[in-house]
Amino acid sequence: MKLSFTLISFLFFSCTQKKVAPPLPVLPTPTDAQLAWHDMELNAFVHFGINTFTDKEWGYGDESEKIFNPTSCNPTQWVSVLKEAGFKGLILTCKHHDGFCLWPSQYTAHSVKNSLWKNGKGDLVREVAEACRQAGLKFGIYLSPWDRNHNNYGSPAYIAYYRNQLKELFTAYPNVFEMWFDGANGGDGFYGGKREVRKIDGQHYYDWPATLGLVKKIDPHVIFFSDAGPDVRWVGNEKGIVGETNWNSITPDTLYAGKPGIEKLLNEGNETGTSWIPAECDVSIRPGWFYHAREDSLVKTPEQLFDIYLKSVGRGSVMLLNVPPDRRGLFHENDVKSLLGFRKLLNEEFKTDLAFRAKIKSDAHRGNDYTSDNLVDGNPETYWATDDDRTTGSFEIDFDEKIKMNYVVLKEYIKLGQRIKSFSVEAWVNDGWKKITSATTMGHKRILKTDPVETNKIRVNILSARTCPVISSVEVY
Ligand code: FUL
Repeated sequence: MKLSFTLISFLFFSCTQKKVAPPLPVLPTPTDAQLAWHDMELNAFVHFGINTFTDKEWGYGDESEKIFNPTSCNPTQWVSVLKEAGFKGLILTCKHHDGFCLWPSQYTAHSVKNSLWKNGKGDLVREVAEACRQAGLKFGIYLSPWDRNHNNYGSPAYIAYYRNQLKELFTAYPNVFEMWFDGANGGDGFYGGKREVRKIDGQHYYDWPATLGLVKKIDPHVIFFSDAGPDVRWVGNEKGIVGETNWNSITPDTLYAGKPGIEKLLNEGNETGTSWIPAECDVSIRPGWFYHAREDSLVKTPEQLFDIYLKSVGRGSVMLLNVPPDRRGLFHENDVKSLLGFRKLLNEEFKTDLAFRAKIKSDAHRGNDYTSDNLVDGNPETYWATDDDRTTGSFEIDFDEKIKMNYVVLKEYIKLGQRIKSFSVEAWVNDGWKKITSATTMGHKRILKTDPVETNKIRVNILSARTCPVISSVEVY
């Protein structure tokens, strides 16, 4: 008797629940490689080379290879500190503007093979790639397009040289996750002894589509960073700060690396942009990109790094933090201390998600597969969505008892495109709703720091969106 009643209720329930199709993607959408890149959130940049030994930021290109001689170089130390601090990838300056190569390139004498380090037998790119592999960090390559050492810089022969080096690197050190193309081009340099100013046409000289095509043939998954993408864009400053409004899309048609006046566009993106090219926030832990002993006391504090984290990762971007090894070839003690302090702060501030599996309801949802329960289930693949004709909606979390909170963290389900244009968060205080924070875009992750609030419920209001909102999680700390 009991069994048939259960069966009848099941049949009744099944018939009354309509299966609703998921929302259609809104274009542009990220590729799988870009999605994996977004999830990395924290990556390290490592500037190391000739400049470390000349105390300069930009070498002229006439430096003797001999001076590259770290006394106790140990990439395993870099990688283990980075891992402990929660970094997921490392991008190494295999060649900076001075042209000195950290691997024994067969195309130039200006490399580690003519240095005193390991009697010219060392290969730092290999050592770093290997240390990353062993620790489970992804490895990335920076190869400066501008080369102040090379004789042929400015002519087509240099492009052949540059492409040969890319082929050499991508073949010898596989599984590169990101390739970093620097837009900087200062003009003057050694250039094989000519010591002159060479200007190039930034838009056409490197013929990027052909250069990138060649690399993609060797490694189809690599993410290309440059001012204008095509996979990841520069954020428009070197402070590690992306716009409060941060669209992952821009229209790259007329953009190229080094084009003047595009900083604001790169910083905020464009709601109607045609391509998914998210911003990456590069910043150094010290004032300079390379190590200078005089900056040992100027290492950013854990609090400063945390603030940058909120303004980069917390606005849907990736933080690329440069940590330059010193002349020993080690991360300096002050940098290590700061990195580990930064991790401690992150762990403390985001310790317990008070919204996890909390009571939640929404004013609207799209069929029963897309209810607000999906926002607090800890599963990044489930999401709350509304019907297609709605571009607003709200959901409310009831904590049962009073909680103290400082942050709300929201994640849009960006696989289906970026949609949210503005939203606000309210808390129930003194028997009424009080707005505690608001923002424009949401994207991969939006962290909103609030003044400390004591409340037993909060409400998130999606105020405008390009099309129906699709959100995968809400967290409260
Ligand atoms: C700039 C370069 O000129 C700096 O030296 C540094 O490499 C930074 C990340 O990019 O454009």
